[in-house]
Amino acid sequence: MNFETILFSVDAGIARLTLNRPERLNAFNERMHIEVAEALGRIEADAGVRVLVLTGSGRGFCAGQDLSERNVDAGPLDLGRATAAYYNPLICRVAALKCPVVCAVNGVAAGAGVNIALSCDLVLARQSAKFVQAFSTIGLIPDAGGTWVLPHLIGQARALGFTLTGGTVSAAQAEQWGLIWRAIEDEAFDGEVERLTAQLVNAPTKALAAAKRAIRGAWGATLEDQLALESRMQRDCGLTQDYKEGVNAFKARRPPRFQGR
Ligand code: T3D
Repeated sequence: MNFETILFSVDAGIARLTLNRPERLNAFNERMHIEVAEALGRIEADAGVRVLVLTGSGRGFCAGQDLSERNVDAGPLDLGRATAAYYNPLICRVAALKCPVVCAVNGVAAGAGVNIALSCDLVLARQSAKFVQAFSTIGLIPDAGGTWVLPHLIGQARALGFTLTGGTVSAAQAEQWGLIWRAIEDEAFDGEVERLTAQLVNAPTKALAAAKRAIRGAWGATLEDQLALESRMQRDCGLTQDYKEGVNAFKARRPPRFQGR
């Protein structure tokens, strides 16, 4: 498939997916959904991918659904079908990837663009970026997992305030609330994304994948369930080459050379 709406590459264990419709602040049209799904399929099928970096081109990260695709005067639209067909699988697939996913929020994120960012494991944002819960301003509810992730991350009061007012949150505020991992000075942003990516591509990928699965699953689990899950996962991690390497490197007082195996 020739990509028209995204840039996608895999090199030395690093997958890079850039939403690339800058003239529309990288809003999702149907073509972009199809291309992102294709890229995710390639990542899922490639055990050599050890980190995914998702970002946007131009001055925005993603403005959610491309509203120019929605001809609201032509008759009733079934948006439930659209979310079920595209946004829901996108969110589930990003969350389930067996490698860490870094979201580099390079500029404004709005509507589903916010919630796509929040489906990633580590969200870094430029200090000048902002997060806009645009749904209520056009008569919709947060989709793409927004009603689930927001109260979990920032609590009910902030989730409701952010959503019902269609509010805007700065990157600094988002970090302070725990909505994202870090807000970074604009000048340092690209370097910091690369530093984190380099760290993650050299990390023990299987342990990171297990950790993200355990932490993401914890919200619906009891302590007892979680302890049992940790035991099962730790047994698996203890059988990896990377665990052996980590312990040997510690004993030899040298940096570990993890292979993701
Ligand atoms: O339909 C379904 O499938 C249901 C699922 C819905 C999921 C959703 O995401 S619903 C929410 C959709 N998104 C929005 O409502 C956000 C709309 N955009 C904005 O509110 C603002 O553009 C921003 C706050 C994101 C940025 O504002 P600003 O002032 O920095 O930029 P701008 O001038 O508004 O936008 C720049 C251009 O991008 C502009 O085009 P132009 O005039 O230069 O030709 C604007 O029309 C275009 N653009 C921005 N967002 C969208 C968009 N075009 C289409 N769809 C957009 N969502």
